[in-house]
Amino acid sequence: MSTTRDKTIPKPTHSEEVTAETREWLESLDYVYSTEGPERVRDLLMRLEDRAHTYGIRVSYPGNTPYINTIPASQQPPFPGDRVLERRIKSFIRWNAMAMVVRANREDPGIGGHISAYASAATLLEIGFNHFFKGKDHEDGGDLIFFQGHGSPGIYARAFLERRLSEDHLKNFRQEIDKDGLSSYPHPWLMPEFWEFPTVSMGLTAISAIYQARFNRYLEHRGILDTSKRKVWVFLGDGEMDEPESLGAITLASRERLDNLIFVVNCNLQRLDGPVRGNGKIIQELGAAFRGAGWNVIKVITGKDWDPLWVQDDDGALVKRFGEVVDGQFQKYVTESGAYIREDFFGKDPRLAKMVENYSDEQIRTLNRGGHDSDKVYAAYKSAHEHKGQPTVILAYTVKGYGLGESGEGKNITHQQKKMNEEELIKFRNKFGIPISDEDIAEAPFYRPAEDSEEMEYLRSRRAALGGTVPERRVTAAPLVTPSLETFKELLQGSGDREIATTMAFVTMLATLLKDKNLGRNVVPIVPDEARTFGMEALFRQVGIYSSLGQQYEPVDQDTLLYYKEAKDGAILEEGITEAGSMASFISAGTAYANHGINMIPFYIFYSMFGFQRIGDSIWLAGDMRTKGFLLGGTAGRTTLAGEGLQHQDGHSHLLAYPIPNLKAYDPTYAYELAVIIQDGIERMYANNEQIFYYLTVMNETYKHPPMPEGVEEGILKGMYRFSGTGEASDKKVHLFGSGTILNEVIKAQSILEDAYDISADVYSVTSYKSLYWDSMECDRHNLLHPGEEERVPYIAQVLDGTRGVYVAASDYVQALPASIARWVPGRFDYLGTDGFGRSANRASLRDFFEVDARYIVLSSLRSLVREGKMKENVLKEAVKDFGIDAGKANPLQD
Ligand SMILES: Cc1ncc(C[n+]2csc(CCOP(=O)(O)OP(=O)(O)O)c2C)c(N)n1
Ligand SMILES: [Mg+2]
Repeated sequence: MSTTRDKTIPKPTHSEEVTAETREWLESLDYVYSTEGPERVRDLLMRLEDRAHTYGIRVSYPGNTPYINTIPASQQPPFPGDRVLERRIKSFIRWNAMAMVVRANREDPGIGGHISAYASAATLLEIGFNHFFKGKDHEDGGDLIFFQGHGSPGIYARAFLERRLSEDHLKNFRQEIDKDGLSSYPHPWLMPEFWEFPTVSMGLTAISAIYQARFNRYLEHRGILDTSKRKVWVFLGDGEMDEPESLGAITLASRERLDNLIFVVNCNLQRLDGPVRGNGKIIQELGAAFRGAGWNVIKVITGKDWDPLWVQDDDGALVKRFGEVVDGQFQKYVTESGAYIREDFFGKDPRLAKMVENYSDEQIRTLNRGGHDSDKVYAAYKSAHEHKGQPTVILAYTVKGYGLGESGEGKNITHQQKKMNEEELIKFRNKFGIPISDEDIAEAPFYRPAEDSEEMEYLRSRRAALGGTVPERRVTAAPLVTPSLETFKELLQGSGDREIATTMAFVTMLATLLKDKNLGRNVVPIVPDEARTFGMEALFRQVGIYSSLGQQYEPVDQDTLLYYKEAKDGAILEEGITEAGSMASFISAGTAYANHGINMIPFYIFYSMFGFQRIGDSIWLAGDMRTKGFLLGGTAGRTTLAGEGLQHQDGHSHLLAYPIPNLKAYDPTYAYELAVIIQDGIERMYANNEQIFYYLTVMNETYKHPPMPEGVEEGILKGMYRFSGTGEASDKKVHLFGSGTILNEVIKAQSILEDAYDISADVYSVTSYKSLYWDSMECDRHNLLHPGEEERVPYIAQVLDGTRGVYVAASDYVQALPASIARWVPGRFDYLGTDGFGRSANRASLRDFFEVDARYIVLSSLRSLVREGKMKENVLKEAVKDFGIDAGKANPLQD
């Protein structure tokens, strides 16, 4: 049978021996392919597989494709750019990226920076910059591009060519304090007009980008914004793919058919210490995982130098050899001579040895990898760009430290290389043709072609055609018309005789906001499968659960009022059980004001225990990214959530909220406090564009909520106000601080002190230890630096001004919270908290166990008065007895 098989498509084989019968089958397949095309081949293979199944033969799912380019040379589109100019531009960028790291470290040894990651990714990025990445002024809207964090020198070096950054900026890479330097990695906090996405915490990039791409769809499906032509590009390292978050959300992307999403994994086979998979093949491993998850996988393995060899690979010997050599050995080839590769790679099979018999050793040594070949990379990007119905991952094979020659290319130390001596600089210059003289080279000067040079004209014209330079962070969102506090009067009036929980108050508020005519459409409720836990199911029906597919089934509860309604324009992001994914959605929504030019208001409610301690790094990232919105830790507190026990009872999320500078944290007790905080937060973030975000805890314990007392708004927002008591000063006075549900215990303690001991006590509601702490630090700092000027008085000192006596705090959180403000409390200060592991019990038992109920608050108050000499010591023993406190009880700090 004669065939006209495309010779550039290698033919895979599974064994060395090809029998006559096998050859006949294969030739038939060749014939079908050449006469009827790939679809027919696919169809036949599937039929054969089905038939084999009827004999009970299980054809193992290969899970992967061979270790060759997905796009054969014959299917490569013509390259539309000017290869020569693009190479020159890329070379200048390579040089400057290297020089900025080398120079920064000469000036300040140990300042760090990375050369080899960008060196391996330069072609992958430059093809994007010259042909794909859309800037903010493009008619389709800008692409959202996540750049590999430690490749930042290359991004700065390009911005230098583009005249967005000056020579001084480059000189001051990683020197941001005394000089106008550049941040080490992408940090919108530090460079708010440049960087959009913080990416250097490995693992967070992939998951963030997936949810970003999905959020683009959400905006489109809800009719809020047309995002249909904006791609999300994501540059990742192969080592980074080991982070669970990197692969943890990939099925969401395929399930949602996110063809607006393109991952480019730079497979240089190395991470920081050494090979990613010395004894395996990372590209194959990732290829199988993504393919199994339903992604379009494009492998870019070999460059054009290999094309003539593939044409000769009639019986698949080369495919086979590529498949069997492990990554550690491929890395070795980078550092070896052509003679070694000839023997070790080609020499294992006479057919391969023959293929390269006329090649010089140098030709063999420099056979290029796909990720360094513009044509191959362009082909992959174009195919990914046009692909419909699936997200795409491009697995690009590169060399780590490409171009660094013997000083670093492919070496295990290359990740941390920061120095280049004169000889190495000369080699680098020569390889890439940088016009710097021998005289100057030792200085590693930056090089920028003249404004009117061919290179610059080309570079500018490409960026102009693509809608401007990238990356760029641009805040254009119009402020929202925010509701007044009056809008929430239901919450301000108190609950009367009704006992309600703060979660219920929050849901009432959210429902009101969702109906608001000015900003209802901008509200994005996010839940990780906990809506019912927080009593939010009424919202399912009110605003719908977002699904790109609408609802293609009859929900089981269809005939009920609150049925599970999924809709294409649904507002709720019901993410399923993924706090990390939900947080990524929160960030996408909370940064829409910058990335989409529209203010969206995310409310992400989650079990407080699975917030900060589980996804704390994402919350940190949110802060860096200037995310706006509300995080709500539900059923919070270590004694408020009764039966759930140790793994659920959160007594420390507020402590974990402390370090994030632009996060406001509140632990309110009453509905009116919640209303005041949220209303003000909306105004600050969405009317005044303050780039802050909020953490509020809400609880499921029900109690009566009083109406809002006069004039407490400022105190609620600043962290404390006097809730009850006369405010009269006396030496025997007790000042009780309470937060969250424990405020109720404090109020009980106040009565006991008055009724049983005739001690007057004032009760303060402390809504935010963090706010008090932060404000006090600010004042102290100011006073330290401005001696002789009028001192700033911390808010807590203002509130407690003129008070005397003792001070006792109790909350459902660890003692470190009240301890944090102790410096500014004007007298003896004691605190009670819930340090220790939780356990299952009812609330009363838990509060006894953690020693935070009214009795302990009274006992602690009495002890303070005794210590201050205001009471006799025997009162304490009696109180312990009267209260029935067992001193031998379990110790929450130990047990
Ligand atoms: C969560 C996290 N852990 C560790 C690091 C430190 N780190 C920075 S780059 C790097 C190696 C990256 O290897 P790879 O992803 O393969 O990127 P390459 O430099 O090879 O392109 C490591 C361990 C980090 N930035 N984030
Ligand atoms: Mg790597």
